[in-house]
Amino acid sequence: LTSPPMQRTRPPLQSWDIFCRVIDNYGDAGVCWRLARQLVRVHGKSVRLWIDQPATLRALCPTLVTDAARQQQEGITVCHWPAQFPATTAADVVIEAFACDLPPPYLQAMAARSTPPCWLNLEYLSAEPWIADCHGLASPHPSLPLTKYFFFPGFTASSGGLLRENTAAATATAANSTGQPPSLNLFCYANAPVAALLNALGNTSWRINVSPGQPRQALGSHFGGDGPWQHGHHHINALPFLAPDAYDALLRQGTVNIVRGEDSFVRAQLAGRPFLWHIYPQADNAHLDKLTAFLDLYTADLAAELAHIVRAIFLAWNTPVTAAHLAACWHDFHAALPALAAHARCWQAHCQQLPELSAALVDFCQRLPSGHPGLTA
Ligand code: TRH
Repeated sequence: LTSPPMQRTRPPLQSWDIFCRVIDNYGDAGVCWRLARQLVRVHGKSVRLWIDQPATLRALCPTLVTDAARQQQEGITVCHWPAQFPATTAADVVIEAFACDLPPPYLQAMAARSTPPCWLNLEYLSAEPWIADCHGLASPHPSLPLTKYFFFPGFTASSGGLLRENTAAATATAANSTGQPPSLNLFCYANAPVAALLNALGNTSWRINVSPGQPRQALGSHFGGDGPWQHGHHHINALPFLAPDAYDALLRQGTVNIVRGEDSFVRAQLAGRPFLWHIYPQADNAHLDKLTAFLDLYTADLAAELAHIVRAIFLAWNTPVTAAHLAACWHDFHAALPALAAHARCWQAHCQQLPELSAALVDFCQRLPSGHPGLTA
């Protein structure tokens, strides 16, 4: 792996192909869909989004037809990525999302171009320090005249930054909810200690909004039925799956947002509200290193006592602990909410200063030399 020589040599790279393989849930589709929208809306690019499971994307784009080979949605050409990949020409820029392995016929189409495409592997978001050394590195293909670059989203200026939509809605200040009960938006995996959290909420009346799928099932297995439920003072409402902009708006209104995975985790930070992250569990607890790396950054500017409170509740939410321990962590977190709401706004401002991922991708590609860098470097 090498760092590429960077120069501004290319004419604008207009056509983009994004490849998305749905591993599970919504994160893969969510990231690719938002990136595609941003490339079209903000950068005026011509984008094809190749996705192997259009049904998953339909949750994010309700007008999508799931059995169409190709269709237009919000200015994006959404293409089904079938097992037998069709003959096509390769785009100027190829985004391989999360190392999803491009189809061999498409690799051949890339190699057949007179100028090889900019080929980027869009990596998973991580706050771990090592990504700074790997962001932008080149990896020549073993047999074809193609070079792939690794592109890491992240929380520092030396990373690829975060996907930030700059629409009026995304930057609007949330309406004042004074007089309303505090709201808790719940989007988590099935193994979250939901029952323990509900019992920890105490005497404050919370309005709890539960997303469908695993969060709703966690509630259903506790209370039975599909909701709504009443638990002590708390009203628990079962939400439908919201379109992305509506979900972002919900997060901006939340007193506390519980989010998961990768993309809702980013949306919660951009919403500028206190949040808890249910991280995607990995083998050998590798996710706990990612969680700790994020907490190191997120709490760096907090007073020691507040930093301790945040670490304690994030860890309690993500590791097997007793209900009593979770309740104690929640109690401290709840008491610190005014200070943590101010911190969430500071962190939101930090996120707004980071590179915007789609702009960083466009810039990176434009600055690559136009030949095959493995040969010209
Ligand atoms: O759904 P997730 O768990 O997705 C992913 C995948 O599991 C992936 O394989 C894994 O690698 C990754 O997590 C870490 O969580 P995530 O990333 O938060 O994606 C959810 C998407 O769905 C996000 O774009 C927000 C969106 N969303 C809505 O648009 N409306 C909704 O109502 C909800 C609840 C979510």
